[in-house]
Amino acid sequence: MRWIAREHQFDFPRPMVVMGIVNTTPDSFSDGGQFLDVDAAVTHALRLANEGAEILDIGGESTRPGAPAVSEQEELDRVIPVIQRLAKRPELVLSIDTQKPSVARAAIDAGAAIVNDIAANRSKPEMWQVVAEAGAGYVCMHMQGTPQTMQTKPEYENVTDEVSGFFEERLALLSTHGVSIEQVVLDPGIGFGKTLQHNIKLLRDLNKFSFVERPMLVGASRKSFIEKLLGAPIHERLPASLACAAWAAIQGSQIIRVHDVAETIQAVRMAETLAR
Ligand code: 9MG
Repeated sequence: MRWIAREHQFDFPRPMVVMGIVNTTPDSFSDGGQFLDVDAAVTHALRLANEGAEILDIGGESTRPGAPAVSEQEELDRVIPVIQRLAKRPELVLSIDTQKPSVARAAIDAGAAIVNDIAANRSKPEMWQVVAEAGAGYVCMHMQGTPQTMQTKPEYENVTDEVSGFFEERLALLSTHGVSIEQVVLDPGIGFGKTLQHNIKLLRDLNKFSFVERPMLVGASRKSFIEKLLGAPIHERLPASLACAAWAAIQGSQIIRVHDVAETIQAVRMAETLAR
């Protein structure tokens, strides 16, 4: 299975790819404004790359439940200078975490190779046109509702079946909009319009998504369902985040999106070795 993101290529099976999170948002749910200026964000990103992150996911709009939407200009002002600086290092694979086609286009022009789209349930195709034209990698994530509404009352008859159906339907739709299947990875969207039980079921069922024959990206790092299950506040969620990453590796998921890169690499490499 191959994932193509502009000039970059990932061939699976191979060791799990770790995507490091670089938040440039002042209200980010876990960084809390720590990486507000460009220098600090770039330094943080380079540290994650040194620790072994193969992809850096740069975001300028918080996706925490209930987080306010930000304007296009504000998002551009946050992410583009960071991407421009990191793009001077061609070995880095840069991903833009955005729901806005205009931001995705500007980020690609600045050097991003991947669009991480938490709003892949969109009704307008503009984002897919941007991705198709650039030959960018595309993370197609499932979300019920929007970050503003998603945790109001998430409901599913069977969350795994609904997410599977979403993946099949989106892959067909993406292809009609010129996005090649090799550009796409799929993501069940842990925490996006899901209760604790939905999140646990999706994680338990990760290997059931292998039928779509596309790489699977999982993001569970420091998420609030960990607190709901275990009572752990935000800065005490590393052990449970590592357990989720190791589990995802054992279940055959290919990419893990995390804050704590060095620790995650150690956990998933051990899990992969034991599962072999
Ligand atoms: C931006 N963002 C926050 N959580 C995420 C997740 O689980 N997956 C992806 N693709 N993006 C996420």
